[in-house]
Amino acid sequence: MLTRRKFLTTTACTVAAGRLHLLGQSNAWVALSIPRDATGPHMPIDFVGLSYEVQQLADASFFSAQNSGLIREFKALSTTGVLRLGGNTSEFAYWKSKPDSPEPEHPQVREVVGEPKAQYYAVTPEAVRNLAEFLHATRWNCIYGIGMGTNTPARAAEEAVFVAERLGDRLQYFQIGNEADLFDRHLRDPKTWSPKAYLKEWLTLARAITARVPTAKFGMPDVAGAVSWLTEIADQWPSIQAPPRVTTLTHHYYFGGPATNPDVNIPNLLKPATMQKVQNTANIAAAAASKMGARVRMTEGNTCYRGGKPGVSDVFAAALWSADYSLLLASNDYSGVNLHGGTGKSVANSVGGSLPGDALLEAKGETPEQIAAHPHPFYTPIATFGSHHVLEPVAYGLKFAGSFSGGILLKTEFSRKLQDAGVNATAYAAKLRSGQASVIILNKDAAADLEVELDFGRDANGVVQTETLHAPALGSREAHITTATKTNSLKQGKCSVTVPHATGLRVTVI
Ligand code: BDP
Repeated sequence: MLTRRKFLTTTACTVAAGRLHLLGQSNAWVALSIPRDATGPHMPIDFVGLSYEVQQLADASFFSAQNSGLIREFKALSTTGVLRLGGNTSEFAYWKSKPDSPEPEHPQVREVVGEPKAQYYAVTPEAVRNLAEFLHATRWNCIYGIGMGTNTPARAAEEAVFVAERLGDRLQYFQIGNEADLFDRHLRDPKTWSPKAYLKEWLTLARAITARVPTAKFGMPDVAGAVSWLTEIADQWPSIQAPPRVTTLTHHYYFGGPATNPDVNIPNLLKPATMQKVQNTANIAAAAASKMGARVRMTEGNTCYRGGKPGVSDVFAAALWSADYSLLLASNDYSGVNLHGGTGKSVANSVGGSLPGDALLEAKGETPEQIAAHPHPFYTPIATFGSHHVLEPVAYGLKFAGSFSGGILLKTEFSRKLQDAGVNATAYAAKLRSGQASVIILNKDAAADLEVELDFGRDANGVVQTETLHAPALGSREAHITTATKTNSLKQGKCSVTVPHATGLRVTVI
């Protein structure tokens, strides 16, 4: 029944969205005109990224030229990406320059739920040498994390010298410390810890590194959530004498967590309000970065902290989320996104030894075999099953968004138009490096299909190529990207496409 209230909403939407008609209960029709001028941000060619725990280096064969299965998946995800090493475990690593170097004395830390136990491990020259070969084989760059929580300036500098020399051009920059905004939990005195105290410590470490590696570049502060730290740092920056070279301001993002939190579910992950919050954070971060002449990178994030949630993090909904999240940040001039993952062991150690998602599955009565069939951690973009590595749904979304890498984002009101039409969908457009125009429409709606008329401009001609990001359902443990070339031609610069519910579609004029 069409109530008066519903009727008014519909009428208002029709006006707001221009040529919009509701086609029935679960369909909508929207017309989108692709702007001609490429005035938006440039999306770097290595926008796509992954984040791993530094502890992953404890197994020197993991990031190595020998790990061909992993190399294949990195390349399948992106021809040029950024591997970021960091995470909570980066505070418990120590640089062991020679096989007989003694383990240093470690400061006292507090053991708290969700943070690593004070178990230290060595990062060795062999691991860094292998990492360099891995980067060479994948053609990926690296953000290399050096510890802050329990490190010393001398050790940090010694490690940096070796890393800079071995990684060469593949080293994008150093990161010092992980989520320092949470150090008051276990690593620093909560009474005195602040952005100011952090900056002072950070400068000591960064200066020690710069003294030995004069070309060193840095990204910072890698906060967990307190983006206000970026603003404070940008405000204080002009008063710093001979500052180290900071190219990137960084923060992390997890939609929610831990796995036991009932609010971490598919509808909440995909609803427009989730991306509105992302937009609010991006506004703060981008303003701080532009003050410092830097760019922003989201260096570690995913759907659900403490290792992810089965049924949310490891299913197709996560693919639509990661595509939307990445493109929203790209439209806000972010230089990239690193989704966190790795092996179950390294991530479990990063959060205190076990994954809450496992306890959830046990409580549901899943057998050890059933539990082992899930990726560990649950949110990992590349899962490791024995010696086998596979791209998970969340990685497909990142890959789909990554197809705009190297292009210029076009400023549009597409997402607002689609949502005004009553569909939970977003859309982004880009002028690709090749000069072609491309549009990505993400229909995150669980029920409504979308008919879209795309207008590339009267004099645009060529054939239309489509790529579909799809799976049987939002909760499926799978994702696919299917390409159909030359499906139809533009007619007076226009073409119509259907984007079924829970599907992503990319349309490119070739
Ligand atoms: C972040 C940590 C990372 C963890 C992740 C998580 O930096 O080490 O693996 O959360 O909780 O806060 O899943």
